Amino acid sequence: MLDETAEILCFAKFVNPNEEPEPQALYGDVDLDGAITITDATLVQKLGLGFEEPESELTSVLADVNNDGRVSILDVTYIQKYIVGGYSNIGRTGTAYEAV
Ligand SMILES: [Ca+2]
Ligand SMILES: [Ca+2]
Repeated sequence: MLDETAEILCFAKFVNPNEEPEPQALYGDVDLDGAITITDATLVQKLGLGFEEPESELTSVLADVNNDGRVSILDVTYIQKYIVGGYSNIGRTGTAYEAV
């Protein structure tokens, strides 16, 4: 009887049509490849210096890892330190879809 209930609950979880797919955007992952790498640091640097325009509002949000409202060299530093392991997190963590 207990096993039967568990099976039904499990099944209900998998067929729930209202469940949204998990958002994949990470702060610092401005090229949206799912990982925070030197490519992201370089892109944030270009954005901060105005050499490149953000692809979307999401790009700007993801690039502002220290959450000060602008994309600058500070964000690049956060990303670089994250990559080399000097920081335990990227500044802001988690997904950014709620913010845009
Ligand atoms: Ca990336
Ligand atoms: Ca910033």
